[in-house]
Amino acid sequence: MFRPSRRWGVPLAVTAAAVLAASALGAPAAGAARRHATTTAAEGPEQIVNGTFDSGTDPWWHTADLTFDATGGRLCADVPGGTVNPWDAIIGQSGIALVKGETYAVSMYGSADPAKPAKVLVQMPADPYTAYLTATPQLAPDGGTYSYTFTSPVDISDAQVQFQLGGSATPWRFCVDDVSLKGGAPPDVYKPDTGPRVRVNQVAYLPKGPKNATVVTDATTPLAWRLKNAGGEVVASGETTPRGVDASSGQNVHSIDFSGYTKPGSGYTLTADGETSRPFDIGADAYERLSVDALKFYYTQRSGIAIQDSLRPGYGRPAGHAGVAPNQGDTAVPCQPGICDYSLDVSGGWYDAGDHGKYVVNGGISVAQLMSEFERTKNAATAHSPRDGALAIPESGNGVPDILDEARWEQEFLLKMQVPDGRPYAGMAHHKIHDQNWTGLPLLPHLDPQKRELHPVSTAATLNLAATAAQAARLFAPYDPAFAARNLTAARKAWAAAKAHPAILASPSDGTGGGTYDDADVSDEFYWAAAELFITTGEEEFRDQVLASPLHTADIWGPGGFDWGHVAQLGRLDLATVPNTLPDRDRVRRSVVEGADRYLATLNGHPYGLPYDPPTYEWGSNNLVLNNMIVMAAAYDITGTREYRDGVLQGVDYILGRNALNQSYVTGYGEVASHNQHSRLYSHQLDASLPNPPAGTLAGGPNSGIQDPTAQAKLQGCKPQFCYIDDINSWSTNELAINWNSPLSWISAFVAGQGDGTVKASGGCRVTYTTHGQWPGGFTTQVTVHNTGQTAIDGWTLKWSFLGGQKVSHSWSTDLTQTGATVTARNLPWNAHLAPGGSVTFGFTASSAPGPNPPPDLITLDGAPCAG
Ligand code: 9MR
Repeated sequence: MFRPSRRWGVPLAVTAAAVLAASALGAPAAGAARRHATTTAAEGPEQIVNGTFDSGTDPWWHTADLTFDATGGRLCADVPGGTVNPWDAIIGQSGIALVKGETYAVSMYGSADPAKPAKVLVQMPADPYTAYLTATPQLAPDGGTYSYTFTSPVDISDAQVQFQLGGSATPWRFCVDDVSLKGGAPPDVYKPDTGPRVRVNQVAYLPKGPKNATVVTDATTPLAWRLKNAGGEVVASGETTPRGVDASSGQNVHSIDFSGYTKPGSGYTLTADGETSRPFDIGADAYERLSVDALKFYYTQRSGIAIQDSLRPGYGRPAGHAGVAPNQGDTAVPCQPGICDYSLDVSGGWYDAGDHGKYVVNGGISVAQLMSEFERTKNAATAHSPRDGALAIPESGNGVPDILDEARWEQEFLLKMQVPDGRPYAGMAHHKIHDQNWTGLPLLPHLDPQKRELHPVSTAATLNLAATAAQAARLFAPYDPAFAARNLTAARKAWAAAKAHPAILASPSDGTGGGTYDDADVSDEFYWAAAELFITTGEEEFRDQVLASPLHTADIWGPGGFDWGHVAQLGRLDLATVPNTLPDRDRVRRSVVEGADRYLATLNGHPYGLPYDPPTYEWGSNNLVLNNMIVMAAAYDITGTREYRDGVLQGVDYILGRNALNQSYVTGYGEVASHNQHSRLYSHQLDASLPNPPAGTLAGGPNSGIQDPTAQAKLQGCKPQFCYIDDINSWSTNELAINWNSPLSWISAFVAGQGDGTVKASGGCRVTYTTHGQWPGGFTTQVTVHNTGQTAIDGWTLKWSFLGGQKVSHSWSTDLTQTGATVTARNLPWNAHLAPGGSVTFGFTASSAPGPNPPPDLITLDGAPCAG
């Protein structure tokens, strides 16, 4: 499968200028070029991958101005006319290793229709782009074979072969086949260092949580395992369970369950089949830290503001794209030519990923997941989010939870992307804003020389804005009513504009200088936006839109999980977990549990214990794994059933080291962890004066598509779990992104909320809620809490959520507080004791909004769900 080559990282003009400069300076002699030459070059090993085009076009890349295909068993390209320089249109292959002093034989078949000269180069991939071979065959329509030799003046591991095809006034067709570059040493076969064959969560297992590991072995019968503490003492032992050959890794594996051991400590190891795992902790502390770090990631991704070194030692930098030279962005950004005739101030927001682009669709899911992490603290029994101030951001201490401050940084940007009143498409959102051309690495944002452009509006972006602005409206209301109101207005406007323009789709070919984020189906964006608008406003129009969407009842829990392009799940999850009066809410809640059942079954069947098992892994697979974990976490919040919670914890094990590569995908977490993620900011691998990504940064993870040249050179034929390399150049397997850290943040907060892993017994209580009197605008209710468990309760906290905007005005026999929809009722000293079988009664009066006065939901006693 071909995907446009997006980021081979070198500005074209620079490449070409440097090549010319190198020749002018008498760069190392290019080999003699002759047609049908008989070569004396050593018959060495082949260095070109897929030179016969028998397996498609990978790993060949091309410049964005041409297209190529290999359908006829050759690689053919339509080369545009009207270009000036040879380097204006290029087809190439990267990652070629040359050995100093070795002579190489290059050969190829080539044709041009009509006849044209082409340039064949073997050269350095970056400045100064020295060419070791330069040849200019005169290609003809009937084709011919061309051979050259050259001697490499250097040792280099990442030379490129390029066919430079630009410079023709008129279009023409170029075909090439049987490309060969022979000589030198055999190409390195990349073998990742996967360390010991016993695979564990390298960070920590919760003391009272599940503890599982995987052993790679040839054995087919059970093996003995031993758990040792830091002192080397055996503290537990048992037998492995043979699991057969795992399709995602191609390995024969066994699994180990050592959940029975619960003593906290650090430096534990697990031994089986003569191999000892990397060390790990049993404890809960790491998750508190991770939940903070995963969120701190966003501050250093901020655009339009200087990053203070005092807040992030080692990561301080000037503001990027703040309306100053060299790019003058993003305070007055014009559209691409012909798209609009105005400029917008779209400064702020987060850089999407390793690039400097800002995309509304991806910003949408990211900010939504941060807001949902916060919203969960209102509704879930094991709610948790980093404490206020923990993120060390400029806004810390302003009285607003840090997580909302960080979310607002992006939400403000999304609002700026909305087309102002009086302009064509008013109310719609521009799909994205980014550089006119791809830039290379490293590149700090304030040094980006590229022009910035607004791209066309899209229905998907508009609905992302509607959904996030509706959610922001309800969450910011207690802190900043004006900002909340601004969001609600924007959300309504965006919704109306999307209804008026329901099918303006982002172009899949608008991928020069930034990602496309194209999406041919926006029915899920409509559903998500309607759901958020309904939860916030309770209005009939949005309720009807939710109920009418086929996605409301569709099975949306597919094996691939959900992401920026599949957002019905965001709507469904919020309808299930955030208080609302949807008539079929019980069914919605059950459907989330059904989805979780499916992911749990996948996980239980998987010897590496992850809730994701498609035959090939998608781009950013780690975010898909984490999003499937969110579905299980929501099911735990809904049911209080331990298995779902334990499923989430097992998924975390995969992300943090229990995987085929035996590494953690989170920087700074685990003995061996990703730290060279593709990023223009944190390019330590390329420039030692720059930092690695900050602790808590998730790598995209294994991607069977291996679309970048580095992955293609090293990972051809990889089994899914092996389609990953911690190299900064591997943008298709090892990027960082705002929508990948958002589920990491959500899940790490969930895990931090589990404390030491003890599950509060559910079913130990029952609540009767009896409304004795009701009058216009108010009612009075008595609540009785029954202890149906076997043990006495001394001191109790009952929580519930109102569904209809009710507000308690007065209470008795309890210490009662209300925040938003959430009510917390605590015992008084005299009614703290609840004997088994006993009960306690308290009461309150409350005001009710117009409309129904539904009974409360999400009732918990001391953090455990309680039957109503
Ligand atoms: O996350 C995106 C993934 O789902 C797509 O398959 C891929 C190719 O279109 O693009 C990914 O998003 C990238 C975006 O286009 C540009 N910024 C970096 C993003 C992460 O790689």
